Amino acid sequence: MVQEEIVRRKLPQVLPEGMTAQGFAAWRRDMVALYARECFGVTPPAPASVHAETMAEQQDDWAGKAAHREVRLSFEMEKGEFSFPVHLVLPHCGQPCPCVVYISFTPYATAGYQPIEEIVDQGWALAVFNYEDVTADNGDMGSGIAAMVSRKGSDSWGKIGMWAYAASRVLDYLHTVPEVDTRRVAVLGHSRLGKTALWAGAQDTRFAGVVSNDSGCSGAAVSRGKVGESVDDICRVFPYWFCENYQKYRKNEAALPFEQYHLLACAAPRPLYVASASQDEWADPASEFLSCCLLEEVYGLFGLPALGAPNPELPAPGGRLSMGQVGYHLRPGTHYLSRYDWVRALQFLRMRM
Ligand code: GTR
Repeated sequence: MVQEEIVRRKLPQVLPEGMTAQGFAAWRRDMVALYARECFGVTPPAPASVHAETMAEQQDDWAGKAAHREVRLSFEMEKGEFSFPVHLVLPHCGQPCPCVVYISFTPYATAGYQPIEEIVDQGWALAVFNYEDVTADNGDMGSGIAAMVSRKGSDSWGKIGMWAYAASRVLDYLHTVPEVDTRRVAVLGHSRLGKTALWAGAQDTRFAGVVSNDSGCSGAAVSRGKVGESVDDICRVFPYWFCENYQKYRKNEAALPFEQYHLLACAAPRPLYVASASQDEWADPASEFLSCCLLEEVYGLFGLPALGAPNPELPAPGGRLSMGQVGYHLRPGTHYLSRYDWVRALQFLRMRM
């Protein structure tokens, strides 16, 4: 199935000939620079420091299983100081815990997409921020963090880049939290924020694991030959998620200087989990899965299996591939970040991080 798809969709090579594990870090940096220039826009430098002010703290939340701390992070940017709130859930597990940075659609209080008890019960800490506290999900480049950096040209960052930048600032802060095992912090997002999680994980190798849920077009799904949403659709409806250069590829996927498995490859050799939903035709599960299938040679550089299946086929709804360093599942149902997705993704990462 994979070989046929490579031919049918005219897919570019995954890695250049002769790539080695030693050469991979430089390749990854070049790929990140290419994605910055042609897709997400250029990310400003990290601030020298991030200041955290605790706004509220509750020692025994969630049936007494975890502490809940609300902090406000602030840091200097080109045009002044920027700050946003983050909620931390810290299980009482007597030792530093692995943690997931969750880029959320909602403030902490509306917990629809975040089954906190299940997460805590698996021994994970959680750091949540609401993406619109960073910048509004619209074309207003004067909103939030967007106003803190001058826009210089066709590679000026889009909103996905801004949300990803905020995820890295949360990670800066977590490096000062003794309850968190900073070698084991993953980043997770759903849909547009799944694309964001992939971009955050590609740029910031301090993230020890990456989870993309239903990220679809310009996320995990191969663009060439994709069904459902296309580069043209996404650039028409959400041009501000990307830099201006990405518009060049509308109805012109063949000209893209990368494919989405290159974005996923930037996570290697770290564990990567890609989740799809069977009725999420707009995201196109088969194209999300195909990206995962093409990572074998990338993880192979490090002696690791990616999916690790000899002739991978898209699993039936409810099915999962989780033998290697890349995990994939097809949840029955529609576009959503469900408990099913969280529990499986975190189980997968827990054994590898
Ligand atoms: C859709 C968009 C998708 C996906 C989704 C979401 O409207 O076309 O790319 O990101 O939004 O974020 O919920």
